Amino acid sequence: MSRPVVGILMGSDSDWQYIKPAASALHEFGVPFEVHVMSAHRTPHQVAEYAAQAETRGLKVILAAAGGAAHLAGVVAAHTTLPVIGIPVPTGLAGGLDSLLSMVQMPGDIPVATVGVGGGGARNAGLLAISILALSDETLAQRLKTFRQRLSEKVKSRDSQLQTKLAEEFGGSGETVG
Ligand code: RP5
Repeated sequence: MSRPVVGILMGSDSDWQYIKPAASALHEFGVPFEVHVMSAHRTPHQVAEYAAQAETRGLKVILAAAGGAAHLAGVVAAHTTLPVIGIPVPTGLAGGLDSLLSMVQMPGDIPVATVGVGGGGARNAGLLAISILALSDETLAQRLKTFRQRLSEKVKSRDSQLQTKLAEEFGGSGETVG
């Protein structure tokens, strides 16, 4: 595998189940990445060192996932000027509202681009990293365009399947009551 350009950090290995879609998106687009467990409160020095050296090591974007008092992404962003994308991890508190607010409510000056909790959030983090990389990578930009085109085609084909089903079930014209 070539040198990673995206770094994925997780506060705990227990986060991986929610974060894997980010790695899968990068893999789908052929973007080299690395994944590490690092915690803003359990290994604070390691996080600071990783973020400070990220640019020199050739990373272009960092994804940081954490749950609860999810300060990992903010701490990473404090130590680098690379774009940092935060992935809030679901928790027992309102599905991860604590993680989301901890991450998204960064005070001014140190931005963290935060995606949604769970579901498509992690996948979107991967895709957002790809969009950032695509600004200076024509091949990647083209892959993104093809991806979006295929998405549109998929939705159109689902709609046409739905129309067929509706026609079978309800016939050509609607009936009104009364
Ligand atoms: C955070 O605390 C991690 O990101 C994880 O979401 C949460 C719980 O971690 P564990 O206690 O499962 O290691 O730092």
